[in-house]
Amino acid sequence: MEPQVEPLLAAAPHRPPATEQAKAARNPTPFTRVAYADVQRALRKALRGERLTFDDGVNLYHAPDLVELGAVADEVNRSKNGRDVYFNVNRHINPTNVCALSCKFCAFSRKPGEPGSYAYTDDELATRAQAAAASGATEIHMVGGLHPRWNLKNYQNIIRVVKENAPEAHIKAFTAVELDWLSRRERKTVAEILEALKEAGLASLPGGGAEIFAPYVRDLICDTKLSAEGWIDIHRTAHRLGLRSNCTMLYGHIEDVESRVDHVLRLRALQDETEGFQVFIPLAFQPENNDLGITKHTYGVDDLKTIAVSRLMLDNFRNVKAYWIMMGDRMAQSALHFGANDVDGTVVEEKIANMAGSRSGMAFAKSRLLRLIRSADRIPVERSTTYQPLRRYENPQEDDIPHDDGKEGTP
Ligand code: V47
Ligand code: SF4
Repeated sequence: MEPQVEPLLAAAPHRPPATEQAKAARNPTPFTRVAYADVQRALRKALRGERLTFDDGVNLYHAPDLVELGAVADEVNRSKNGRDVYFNVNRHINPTNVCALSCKFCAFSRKPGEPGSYAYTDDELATRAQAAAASGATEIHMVGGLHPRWNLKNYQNIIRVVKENAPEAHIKAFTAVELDWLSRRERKTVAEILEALKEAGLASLPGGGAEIFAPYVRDLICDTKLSAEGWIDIHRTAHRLGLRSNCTMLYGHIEDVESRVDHVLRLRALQDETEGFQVFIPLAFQPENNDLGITKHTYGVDDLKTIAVSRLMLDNFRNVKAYWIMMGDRMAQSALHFGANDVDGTVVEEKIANMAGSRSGMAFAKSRLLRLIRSADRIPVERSTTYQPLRRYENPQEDDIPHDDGKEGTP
């Protein structure tokens, strides 16, 4: 396809030279100045479908023209996905917030017996699974803390109870961090653990626990957590066993641009090897109740740059998700013009971001997701967890779902 933004890029060198003041305004600290020619070179490579390097990624994060960066990321996304934007009808269940680790960014976890700690009983799991089934959820997303007393049988039981009460739903559950914990507790390989969970009904893995891979950041934010290599290896094992998985990057805390680029390059390398990742999801840091001293939410420009640069670096990924819970619905919608093609789902009961000060609420009615996508001039497509299109909502007149009242609601 002839890239639509070529004239825009071609015109760029002929701009009137910026005054010193205007240059500074385009490149506020902490962003470093980079040669605009290098940014342009990276953008042109992306439009030609050439693979971008680490330096290209860093330069793109410093691109002085956000709109131009977004236009190229949008072009690349549209060459893969057209105007279709995915959403799904899902429900999150966090079986426990009791956790043996103390990651410094985490507002969700509690120590055993600490006020606010919980571990769902079978009945509590069943009620949530039944509600998910009744709402037409096609996916149940489950992640939780590393409960010091839970073993493989507990995890199998969680899946069994949920499956019994929501037999049609796809179970996407347990991060690489939980799987590593379980394999060490049980003295079994991760492959053995995954086989056992698969037999119980596990169908794919969520992308959590990746955080930032670069050791100089990881050691500061979650030093006792599974290493980058360990995380990658567990996803490699899952892919080998036929399980698809997602991947994430936690940004907007103490990491730098270099560590973000390093992170996506490690994911790109595994994707080259296995093609097992379904989607990349940047997670904007929610800043309440952490031990990092971070108190500020990310700004919109950074959110959009992160989506756009990720889309351009991850040339072997079809899907990039603008997760509305972390980005907020307005930024998630804007991200659909910066390279994202998915907004996640109805969610219903989200604890991880909400305990950390997320301003997005916990649930979105399906009608609201349709409105969000349509008013970005894109076509909503309901998908399964594995990105099979279930229904394309091309014509608003044909919608047969109840309209919400604009507030948070059940799907
Ligand atoms: O690994 C923890 C992140 C992740 C905070 O696979 C935080 O489809 C922001 O991975 N601010 C778990 N993020 C959630 C996750 C996820 C979510 C939605 C969809 C999928 C998917 C995966 O949440 C953790 C960590 O990176 N997290 N604390 C926080 N304060
Ligand atoms: Fe535990 Fe996960 Fe929170 Fe770390 S991020 S403390 S592993 S729940």
